[in-house]
Amino acid sequence: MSKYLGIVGIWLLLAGTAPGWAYSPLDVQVEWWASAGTEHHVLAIVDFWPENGAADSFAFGYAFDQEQVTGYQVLVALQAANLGFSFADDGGFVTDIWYVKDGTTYHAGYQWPESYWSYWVSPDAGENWDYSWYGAGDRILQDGDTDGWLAKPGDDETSQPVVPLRPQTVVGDLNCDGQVDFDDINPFVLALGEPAGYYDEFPSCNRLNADANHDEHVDFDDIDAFIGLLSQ
Ligand SMILES: [Ca+2]
Ligand SMILES: [Ca+2]
Repeated sequence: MSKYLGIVGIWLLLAGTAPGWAYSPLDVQVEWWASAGTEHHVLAIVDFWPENGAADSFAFGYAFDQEQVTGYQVLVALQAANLGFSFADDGGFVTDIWYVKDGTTYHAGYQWPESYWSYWVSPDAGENWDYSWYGAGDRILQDGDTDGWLAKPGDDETSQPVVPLRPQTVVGDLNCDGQVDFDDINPFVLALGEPAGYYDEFPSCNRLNADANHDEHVDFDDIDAFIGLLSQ
């Protein structure tokens, strides 16, 4: 297959879909889960400072049975799991978050204007963030929602939480047979267009193997690089 035909083929397969780029929660490297149930799952991503990428950004999961929880309840549940996460608040306003992992203590506290914990919400595991207009006690999460906590200076208007993603295994291998070949084309298209559908069909595979240009997003920009892998 020529590179040109490959690109045309993938575009034809994608035609008619209008993907809104999104992470699946299964794309995220979760530290651990706090479990109070099994029905619903939400994520909290805690980024101690955006400038160093995912090096000090951690994702935590919370599983529960009731219809909804508040962002504050998520923090309380994570702390109660006693697995290294803790926080402090002043009347519901989060002032400090700590995470102890492998002997290293990560911490940021309220120290205006040098540092404060900004609060974010995402419908798609952090591919897209919105600044929360609610405090954590009023923010409602339902199954699949994600909260973000990012420590940053008061005058920083652009930084958003960095999502820690699962590491790629074999780039371009979307059916996880260890090879990159034509059998990966349909799964690649599914990975681009339907993250949840991809994991339904390939539950043990890694969708981020579709990030062929290594920019931590799976989107149209990966098509050329993916075809390049097929051509090798
Ligand atoms: Ca393959
Ligand atoms: Ca990419």
